[in-house]
Amino acid sequence: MRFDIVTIFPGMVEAGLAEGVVGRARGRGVLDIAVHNLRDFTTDRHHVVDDVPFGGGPGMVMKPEPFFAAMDAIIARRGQPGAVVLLTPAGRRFTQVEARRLAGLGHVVALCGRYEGVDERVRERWATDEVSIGDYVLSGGERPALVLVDAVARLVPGVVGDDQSVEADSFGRGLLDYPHYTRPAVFAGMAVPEVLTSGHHGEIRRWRRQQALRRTLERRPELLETAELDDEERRWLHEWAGTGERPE
Ligand code: 9WO
Repeated sequence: MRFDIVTIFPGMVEAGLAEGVVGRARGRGVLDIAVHNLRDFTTDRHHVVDDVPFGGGPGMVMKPEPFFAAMDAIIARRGQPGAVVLLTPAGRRFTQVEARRLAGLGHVVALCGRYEGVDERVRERWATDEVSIGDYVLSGGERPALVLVDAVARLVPGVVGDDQSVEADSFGRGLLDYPHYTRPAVFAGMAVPEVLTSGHHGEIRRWRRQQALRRTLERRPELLETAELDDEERRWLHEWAGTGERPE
């Protein structure tokens, strides 16, 4: 999987890619991620990337020319990308479904804005997708781009060591995760649920599926509308609704 990230803060982005699952996959060559300094695509002595807004108003706007030059260079050196994503609060919300779609494209370019915004012609010419990671305003698109790369990269075969853990992930089937425990079996007066230490693997699987389902029902009931449930799970939901039992 190939990513290109265009930013005026390449150090911030490189730092966010250096460690963990993504950093290791990059080291092994499973991920080919290039971080491009937007200032390298300026032609003036001072490497200026911003200018005053037409029409007036506060702050500065990112000039179009460096983004256009960066895109031309990326396409020349690394080929036509499957998507060019602009990270903006005005975009469509980024979800696991969107992550899967982008992972299937093989090559994604992320454009990171700063200041008050990016000249609209960058969006018009280059953006195939505008993506928001949530309803808040940040100082730039770099952190959202790192979020996108992390979520997409995890879906690429070989990035996460154990693909069973990708399968089992929260959102693998559109449900929240079950609770996790490790040793010691009693800590701070709190015991690990007995079923987990029982050695009954069938019961453990069943308990975890129930817990995932209960948590989803309690915390994010809207996810149940699109979750992939089997017949037994649908039956549990009906039972819990019928008895008025509250998931804890
Ligand atoms: C900011 C903005 C606010 C309201 C409606 C549309 C908007 N677009 C932008 C924008 O492109 N901002 C640039 C990147 C420049 C200013 C800082 N930027 C930014 C991106 N702040 N917050 C984000 C962001 C991106 C993705 N998901 C959440 C927030």
